[in-house]
Amino acid sequence: MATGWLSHELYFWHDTRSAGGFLPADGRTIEPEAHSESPATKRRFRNLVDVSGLLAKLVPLEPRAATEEEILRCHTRDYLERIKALSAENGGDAGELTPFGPGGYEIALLAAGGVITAIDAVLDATVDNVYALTRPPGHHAEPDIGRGFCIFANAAIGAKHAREARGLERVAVVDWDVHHGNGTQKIFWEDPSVLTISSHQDNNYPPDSGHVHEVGGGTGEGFNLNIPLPSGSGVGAYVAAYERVVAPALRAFDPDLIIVASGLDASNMDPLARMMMHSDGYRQLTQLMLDVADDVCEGRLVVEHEGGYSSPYVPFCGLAVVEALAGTKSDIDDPYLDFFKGAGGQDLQPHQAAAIEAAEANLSRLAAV
Ligand code: 3YP
Ligand code: ZN
Repeated sequence: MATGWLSHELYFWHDTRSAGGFLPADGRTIEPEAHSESPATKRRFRNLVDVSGLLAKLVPLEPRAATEEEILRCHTRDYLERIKALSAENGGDAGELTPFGPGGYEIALLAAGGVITAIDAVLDATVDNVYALTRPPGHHAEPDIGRGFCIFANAAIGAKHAREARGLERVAVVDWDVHHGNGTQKIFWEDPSVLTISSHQDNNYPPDSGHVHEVGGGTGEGFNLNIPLPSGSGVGAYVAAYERVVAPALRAFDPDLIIVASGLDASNMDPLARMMMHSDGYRQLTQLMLDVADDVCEGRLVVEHEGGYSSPYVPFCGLAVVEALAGTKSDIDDPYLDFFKGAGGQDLQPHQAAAIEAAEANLSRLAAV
């Protein structure tokens, strides 16, 4: 069993500019410091995988840049040209809350291309599964606008590649980032060949997006599933959501490849959400995805990075995911785990179960088509 590791130093050079949290510093009201989506958190994840000894056991994968043609499977020519032109000057904003510096276009191409590289490695059986630690993230990016720190829709571009260049019949994208995967949802809204599933904190970001009744349209009706979970949800709610909704949906859909959009921002320590996941929760979700992938698509699983803003804690959640993918445990234990396991409300609560049941009701539609 081989697990791939894909990252690149340039991912950490993507410049989100000075800010206060997720708002740009304006020289008047917001004192400048590092933006929430800074390289530090992801670099620390990479470094912990290294220090744990696990990195040396993974198969290193070198990302290539996505081509314009590959980007245009999900984005408009107009939008691509806008990003390219801004990047060639001093950078700018890709749309909504998505700052980038000079050269940001090329780094975003490398992020989308990284997911393509990871998918090719799994489809060519170079590796069984991969973690792609890319940056900038992608799941909020829409065809003609960047949103929520995302420039190009990396996971969606990967899914299109798997379908159109590699000829797969069905692909599933499972998004456990704590925010709604609105871009992925939008891109495949009318497409029954790509099942999109997003679990997220109810009504966090984008506003008024990711409701349980958004199930896709046209021939794609039934092939988009949202699982909005109440703020405060912990491991009990997450595991229940994945066991009762995500896993059955994947088994019914029977994809040829599963892509996980792995935000690590549902953790107990994340500043941009209010959930209570911990590293062992992420380990359990990863194991569940591996079990399903083993049953439906010969284990073909590509996990690609999205958000995650707790500098101290993202590394331990990320390490747990990578350990699970590699079927191993390093010598490094999560030093925070006992604190978070003991937190009140980690077990499934009735109002969380109700939210999961509402999402579960959409499974009958999936089974019917
Ligand atoms: C974008 C602006 C406010 C919340 C923020 C969310 C970014 C993210 O991690 N998306 O997955
Ligand atoms: Zn997020």
